[in-house]
Amino acid sequence: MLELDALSCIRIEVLTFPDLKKPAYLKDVNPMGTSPAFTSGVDGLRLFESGAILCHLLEVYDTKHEMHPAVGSAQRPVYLQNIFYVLTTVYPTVTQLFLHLLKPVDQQDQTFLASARTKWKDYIAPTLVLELGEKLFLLGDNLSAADLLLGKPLNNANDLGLLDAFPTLKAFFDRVSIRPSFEMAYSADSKF
Ligand SMILES: N[C@@H](CCC(=O)N[C@@H](CS)C(=O)NCC(=O)O)C(=O)O
Repeated sequence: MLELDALSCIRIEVLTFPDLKKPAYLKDVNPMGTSPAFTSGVDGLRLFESGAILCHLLEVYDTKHEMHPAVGSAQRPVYLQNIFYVLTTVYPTVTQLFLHLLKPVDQQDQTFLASARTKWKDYIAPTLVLELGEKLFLLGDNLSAADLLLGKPLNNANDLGLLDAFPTLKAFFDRVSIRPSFEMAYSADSKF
């Protein structure tokens, strides 16, 4: 929303993990007890999947298609692949690895760790490198919502040193992570 200069159209609430399990949140906002969640004060719409929230906000606020290609445009199919790939493959793999490594060493499952690392190193990272090619961003020289979406798992990957062997991804991550919107969403001292 910051990238679209439409931040004033929404209200962002920061919740703690315990907040996500409170009965009122489960009942009125998100029965899954997770974040993010979206509610509309206008028509009562509620959404609890991040991908659906992202697509909905883009459809409503990115009417000039600055951050997502229009239906029927040549870039649209690849854009769709990018956002589904990040949400269903890149993000789960990297985040599960990241969270697993937060456990004490004696509780870590080495088989799981080896498998997740192999999936990253042999498949996910090379695929992302291929997708990026010589481009600055996934769709070309202009930032899209897919890049910001990919920035989240790459942030975890970067913390784990998983970008070191992939300079293309590191350079891409550096381009995305200096955006004020990324800072706002993920920096440690961000109020969001
Ligand atoms: N598929 C959901 C996953 C949401 C999710 O698991 N969010 C995490 C934070 S990134 C969460 O709320 N974890 C707390 C919990 O599961 O208790 C989405 O993409 O929105």
